Amino acid sequence: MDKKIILSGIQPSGILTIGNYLGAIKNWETMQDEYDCLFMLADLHTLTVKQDPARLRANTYELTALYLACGLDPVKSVLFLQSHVPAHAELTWILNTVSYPGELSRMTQFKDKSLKHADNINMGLMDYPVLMAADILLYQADVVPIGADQKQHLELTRDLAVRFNNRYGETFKVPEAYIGKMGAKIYSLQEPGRKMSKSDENPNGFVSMDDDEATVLRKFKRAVTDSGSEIRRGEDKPGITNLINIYSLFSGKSAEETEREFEGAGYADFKKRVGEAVAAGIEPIRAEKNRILKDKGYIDKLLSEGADRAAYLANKTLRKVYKKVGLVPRVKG
Ligand code: ATP
Ligand code: LTN
Repeated sequence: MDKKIILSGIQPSGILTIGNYLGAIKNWETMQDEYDCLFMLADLHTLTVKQDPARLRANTYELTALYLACGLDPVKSVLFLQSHVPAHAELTWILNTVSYPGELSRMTQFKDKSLKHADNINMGLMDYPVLMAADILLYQADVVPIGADQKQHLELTRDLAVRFNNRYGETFKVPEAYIGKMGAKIYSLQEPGRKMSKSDENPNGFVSMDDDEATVLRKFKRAVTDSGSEIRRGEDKPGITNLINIYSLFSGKSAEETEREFEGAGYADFKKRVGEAVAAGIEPIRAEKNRILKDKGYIDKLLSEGADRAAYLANKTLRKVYKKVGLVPRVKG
């Protein structure tokens, strides 16, 4: 039997946090043997908020190198830039004709980002989930690993697939979301009620994959904890729960094992140990990423090969879509 198809992506909009790593890339790495995987850099999506062009270019190389350093294998999986495969923009146009402004303006991310970027509420920001639907549907993906924050976009993708299939006949596979349990939401170290986010104004709230050991240790030392002194998970202990999750994911232990390990320990000691585990976990990744980054030619070549493999698959679906809606295929000669 053929393997199931997985597609996921991250926007190259800045240096990733350990939240992005634990919530996304770390899970992807382990999926590569079991599934046929496509890992995309959603560079077109980044343009929905203002980007500095030189920065965007640099971030794109950074994120590609990070994908590789985290163990995404360009032979086993297809690694590519969204903008290198024109079918993404082309299918977005077709899907726009079955999307309603009402449903798009109701998306939580659109509302949040409209508040945050009130000076730049553009059509792309509203159309963001339609482009994401195109990313997924083009590859007939079975499973889409995402963080909890992207669940609504996946539901819209499913709605659009079903709507299109109903109107034009069976064309798209209707994908399932895969939301990892513990890594699904890593919270801010300063405000454990909010998700850890790379665009947080307070850099102490997040740990970036580029932070050195001293910075990581300092950030965990300052992490907000809860009242009481026990190291256990609980709704009354959002700060400690978050730290337990982070420690467990980096050390490969279960949350129960972590609680047992730190029974009787103080908060300060625990935070130090979490910091050490995180620093030790990200250090080799950062070193490998920086090594890969030195050879842009290698990255360019790899992305070009990835784009060829992705385009081959995407164009098969796009041709089918064009035919279903009644566009006349070009006859050469
Ligand atoms: P921004 O802060 O710029 O809005 P972000 O940090 O939320 O961005 P995205 O590029 O939107 O990151 O997301 C990339 C991937 O990382 C997605 O799969 C997303 O669900 C996941 N992710 C983001 N933040 C977290 C988090 N705090 N915990 C777990 N997963 C996360
Ligand atoms: N919106 C996603 C990034 C993204 C994506 C995708 C994820 C763009 N296209 C397709 C999965 C599948 C985010 O994580 N912010």
